[in-house]
Amino acid sequence: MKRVFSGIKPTGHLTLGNYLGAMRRWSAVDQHEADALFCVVDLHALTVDHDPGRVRRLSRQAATLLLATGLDPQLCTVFVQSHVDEHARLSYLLECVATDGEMRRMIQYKEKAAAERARGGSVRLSLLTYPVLMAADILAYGTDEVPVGDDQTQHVELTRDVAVRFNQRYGRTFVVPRTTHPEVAARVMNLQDPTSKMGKSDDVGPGVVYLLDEPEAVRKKIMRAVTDSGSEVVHDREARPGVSNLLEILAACEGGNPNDLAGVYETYGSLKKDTAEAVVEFLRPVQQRHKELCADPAYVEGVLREGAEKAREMARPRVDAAYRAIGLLPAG
Ligand code: AQP
Repeated sequence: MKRVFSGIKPTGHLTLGNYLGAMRRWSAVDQHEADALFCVVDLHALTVDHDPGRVRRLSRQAATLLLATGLDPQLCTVFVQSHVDEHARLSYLLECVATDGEMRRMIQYKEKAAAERARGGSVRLSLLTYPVLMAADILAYGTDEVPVGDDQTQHVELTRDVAVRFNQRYGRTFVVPRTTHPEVAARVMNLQDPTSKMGKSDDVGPGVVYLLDEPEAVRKKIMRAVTDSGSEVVHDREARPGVSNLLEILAACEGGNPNDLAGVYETYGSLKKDTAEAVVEFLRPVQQRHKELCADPAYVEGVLREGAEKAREMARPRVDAAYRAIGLLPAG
């Protein structure tokens, strides 16, 4: 059975982009078809200015939402990255295989470092090196497939390069993973700036739909979405990014194809109205389940504890093998 691994960063409240681009497939497909692990990658949240209490709260919330979207601990492994030491253990080894040039070419590093500098802050070294930690997250489990949104493609490519290089230098140790993306909504765009990704740490709050937004807030954000000049409803990401984003969100929530849906609408207003209702209905069961799970924190803690135990057992042999292969003396 193939092995699948993916994760979510507790840097903000989870968004519709996270759900449509990644999490949805984890519960609908991956947990049924693969030996799958899903992780709250909390160490990644420490790469930018952070508040410790907020990271803890968001980690708990992210784990609860993963379960609320339908991840079933009987079918897959759900855990928190920092509970499994193997990730950090392997990361250092991979830092000895990846290069400084590779790290500096990462688009997310360039963008986030530039934003940090513009704010007058200093850039944490971990912002530069975290793609290697992500490679360790993936490679520790012998992962075949990494289901992610479009923005993570470059990081998975780096993971492949590092795995191939390690295997060539030190002997075959790692599986070389491949990326999978959803057919629609692999990159959900910000409703107020449809040329930028809808991100959970965006400053432009009205352009971001959060999974726990009240229905009225969802409606308001979608009805106020920036659309394009012109009035014809067409799916063309380059020329009509705003309308195309709405068509993709609608298609992802209701099923169907954005090109076909474009033919159904004559006005932006009617498209927005239907998209808003589709998103509200799409989020309703997740919000309901989240509420139930919040009332039972011991259950969520138990899932994470057992998940970490299982993950540790799965990761340790391969990480130990990597330590031996690279030339480190076994502890005995
Ligand atoms: N807008 C999006 N559309 C489609 N997929 C998306 N993903 C994120 N945003 C979108 C996918 O969700 C998974 C988890 O993402 P993450 O937690 O690693 O990163 P993030 O949500 O992009 O959060 P950041 O980096 O902390 O903040 P922002 O977004 O503000 O830069 C991934 O599979 C990702 O592709």
